[in-house]
Amino acid sequence: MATRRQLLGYSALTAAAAAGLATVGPKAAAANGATVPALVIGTGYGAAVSALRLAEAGIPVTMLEMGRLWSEPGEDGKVFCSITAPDKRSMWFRERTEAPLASFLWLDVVNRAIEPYPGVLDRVDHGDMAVYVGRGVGGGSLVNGGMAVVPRRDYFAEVLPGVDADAMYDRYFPLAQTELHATSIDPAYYAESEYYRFSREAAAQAEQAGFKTVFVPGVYDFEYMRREEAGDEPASALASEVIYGNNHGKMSLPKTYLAKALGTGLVTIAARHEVRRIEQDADGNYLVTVDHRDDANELIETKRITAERLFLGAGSLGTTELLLRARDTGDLPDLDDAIGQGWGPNGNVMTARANHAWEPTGCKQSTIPVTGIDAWDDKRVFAEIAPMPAGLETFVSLYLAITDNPERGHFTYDAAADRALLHWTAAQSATGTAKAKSLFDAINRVHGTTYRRDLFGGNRAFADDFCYHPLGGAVLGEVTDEFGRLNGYDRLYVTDSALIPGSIGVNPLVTITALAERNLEAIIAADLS
Ligand code: FAE
Repeated sequence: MATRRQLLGYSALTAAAAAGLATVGPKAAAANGATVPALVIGTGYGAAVSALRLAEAGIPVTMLEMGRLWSEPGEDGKVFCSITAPDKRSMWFRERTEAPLASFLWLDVVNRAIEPYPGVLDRVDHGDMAVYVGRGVGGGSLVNGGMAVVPRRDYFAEVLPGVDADAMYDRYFPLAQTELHATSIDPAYYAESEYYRFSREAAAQAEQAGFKTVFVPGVYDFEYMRREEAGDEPASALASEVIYGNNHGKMSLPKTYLAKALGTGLVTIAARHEVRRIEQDADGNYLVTVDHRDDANELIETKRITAERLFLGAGSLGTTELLLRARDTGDLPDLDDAIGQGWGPNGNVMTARANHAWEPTGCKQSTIPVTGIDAWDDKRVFAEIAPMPAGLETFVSLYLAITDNPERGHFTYDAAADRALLHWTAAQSATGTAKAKSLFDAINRVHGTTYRRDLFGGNRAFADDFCYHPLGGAVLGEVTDEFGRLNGYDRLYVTDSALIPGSIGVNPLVTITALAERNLEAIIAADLS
């Protein structure tokens, strides 16, 4: 149930976007030369939790986001475009879309020429690994599948041994799921909907091969989805919308945490504001240099904003880059030597199987995954059963496997390019791919099926050169204390996926949110009361 404050906040956001504004909330808090009590970089999960909890504690917050404020409809009346008809809104300053599934029947029919624009999905290329990230107010919540999965407790305790697991499982995971509006699909609807045939088929085949399948909660409003299917509401998940944004049904951050945060009246969000540099002044405050650009990427103004407390929530890549740059250019020289270490793609490997002609997966497919194959005990793989909403029968079963890949990459700062470079090799991906292969070979053996090699380019059965789940770079308890306070500096915090060392065994959004809830509670109690 949305609260009054949440409704107020969401209407402030949509009204600002409709008026073509880049800033929502008190404008002075994002003005050049402003001094603010708390500055949050980014508007994804970690950032949104930070803003809400700080504002609830009475602390005014300024949020800076490099992407757009997405609620102003385009010429077609829609805010976002679909996967099947991408336009300039799809990707971040590209001349052509770069969808994860690059081809079909080896044909280059998926990607389209587009006009460069601050579109909602970015692909950041680093040699053997490309990382997809959301850009815009709401970060990854705008483009993701919304699978809201709590990790296995034993694996969570192994990955983050310094975090009290009892507190996480008793309090912060349930809190995160409530605030994110995570719910489960009604099994009766799932069992009968034409749009989940792909999922039922893949789950049945996994079970016939002896593997366990599970329903996973999601942040899509499944009651809305039912009404979409009945034709009573505009279609979104059922109209091929997801990685380039959902126009309806998804409870993304602008409808949850960010709406609530804005509803306090203490939060300002400035979109198209990219933080470039972080320094410290003589009083120990943080001086942040920010480029405000328009949608043609022309610089409107370079601002300097001083923050008494600075929270980094720019995502694993963004936060790590800002910290590395600050350390290696000498702006914040006392940051920990281990900044940039402990990065991983959450073992992501995408693969697809070719079903027999008598096992169709359906022309109609919901874009929201709701099931997974839980083969963690024997294969160290949790595989999301993913849709392939192509609008025609493909006989494809598609999976995003999350594997237990212990390999870790690291970032270095490239001064000439002024960017962080990821060091990750194809051989490091291969460790996770072997685990995914072991699971899907077993399923193929039982069914006499094979892999699809026409989808990922280069005749490959496994796409392990991109990820959706970047994790690490500023690892909790290594470059920060156990709550995200950075070593070497006071009043400087990391709040996002950079804290998690490379792997969490399931889709990570709930863990990022719950960890931020835990950390902010401790920080507000100890540092701000
Ligand atoms: P994130 O959400 O990435 O937000 C960071 C924000 O900071 C972005 O809006 C950036 O534009 C902004 N930013 C970066 N640098 C700067 C700067 N210098 N100045 C100003 N702003 C900046 O961070 N996870 C799940 O659990 N379930 C799923 O079903 C799922 N599906 C996914 C599907 C896709 C296609 C993708 C790309 C991701 C998916 N994920 C999923 C991953 C999930 O969205 C991701 O882990 C979180 O969004 C990361 O949250 P953070 O708070 O770390």
